[in-house]
Amino acid sequence: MRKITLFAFVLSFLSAAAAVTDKARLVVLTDLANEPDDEESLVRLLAYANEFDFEGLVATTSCHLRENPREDILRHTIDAYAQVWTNLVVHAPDYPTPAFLRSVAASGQPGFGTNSLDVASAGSRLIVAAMKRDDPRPLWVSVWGGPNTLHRALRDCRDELSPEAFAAAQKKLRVYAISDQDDSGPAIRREFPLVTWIVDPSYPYDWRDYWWATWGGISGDVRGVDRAKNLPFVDYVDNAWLKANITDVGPLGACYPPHIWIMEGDTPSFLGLIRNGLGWSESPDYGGWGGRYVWRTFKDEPHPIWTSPEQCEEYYGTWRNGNSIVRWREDYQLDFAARIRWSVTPQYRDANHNPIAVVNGESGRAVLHLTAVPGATLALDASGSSDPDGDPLSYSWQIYRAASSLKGGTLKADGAKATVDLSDVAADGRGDLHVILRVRDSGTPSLAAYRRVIVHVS
Ligand SMILES: [Ca+2]
Ligand SMILES: [Ca+2]
Repeated sequence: MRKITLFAFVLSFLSAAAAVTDKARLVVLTDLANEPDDEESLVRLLAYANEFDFEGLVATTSCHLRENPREDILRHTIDAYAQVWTNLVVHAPDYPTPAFLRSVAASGQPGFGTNSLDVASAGSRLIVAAMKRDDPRPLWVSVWGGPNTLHRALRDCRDELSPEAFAAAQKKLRVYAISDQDDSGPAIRREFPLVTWIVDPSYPYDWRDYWWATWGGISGDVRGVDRAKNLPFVDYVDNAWLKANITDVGPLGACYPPHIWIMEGDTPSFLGLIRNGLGWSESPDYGGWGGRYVWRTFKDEPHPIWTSPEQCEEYYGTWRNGNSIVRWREDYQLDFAARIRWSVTPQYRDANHNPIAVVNGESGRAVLHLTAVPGATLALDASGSSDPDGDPLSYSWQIYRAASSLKGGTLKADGAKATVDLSDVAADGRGDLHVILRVRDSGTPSLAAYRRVIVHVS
């Protein structure tokens, strides 16, 4: 009964009519120019623009930029995207046109937090329009600064919609905030409890709460005490690697400045929505490039939210919430490097493209849900995987224990094939086992694709 309840909740998180393989509808709220890292995140976002249906790209304020949102930087970066768009569409045909991106670029509330809710802004009107749109998919709001523009939009929707329509519109919202960077996030969670949040709450005026937040895993170990531990691939988030692989590669890359603090602290708020086969958007407790979160009531929050688990994840002898992102770093950085190369490569054959992971004949990027009983053995076969460039492929399989609720279960892998053995699961054992296939090509840079298989044991 418990499993059925959880499974039903997963479906309702995604919304019944949406699939993990759909593009995400996305609003981005960015306090560009408070420090260079939002500009970095914006370059990555546009390099993946074909992954999203943008409903708004909105320059905002935050506790780090209390007034004057920098829409000019947003537009400058879209201009650079316009210079490379004809190359990008060679590699993936559905990159949105520069004209479309300009049509959804705007400024949000002009001042700080809840002090700046008096007048609607161009940004808040974009969010209102998106909330009113007849679209069954969730509406993701990726918050890189303060969310007061969303706060204003929610108040306008409350005034303009029937109570039933407003409730439905709130339930479609998925807000992923990079901590609380003004006072409006905590205020929205109290005023509009139907909105779903992914956030590690913080005192909204103090960056010292940031250290434990999951988003820090994007690159936080490049600094401080963790630097000495030399986690794998830490060099991939250093300015030297980023200059060679991103900044020096064409007009869009040139918009990517060196960081002062860490690389792209805000990027986890959209990174999990890239359709790489990990299926993160199906439920944040699966873990993936966006990090792993659990549904719980945190401290004095008024209701449950998706937030970091009480138990950190282990990675190479370190225990931090951010490890649920660090573990994917080699792949998300090489993937970004490949995307930036697309932007300067007019011929398809001259760039690398991701392999296609196929498990048991099931292609596509959806999560594979299997059911089994204790004692069973399941055969998994990825030999149908392929690569659009004809690259030879290598395979690795792992059980993602931190995301799994099942006690027991072992995995034996042999190249493209693997066997899940449930003989060590107790006869009354119940739960889910997350098995991750990673297919990697031999192109330059080497690119990965995943499939997640969830074995539901009952
Ligand atoms: Ca920011
Ligand atoms: Ca390839």
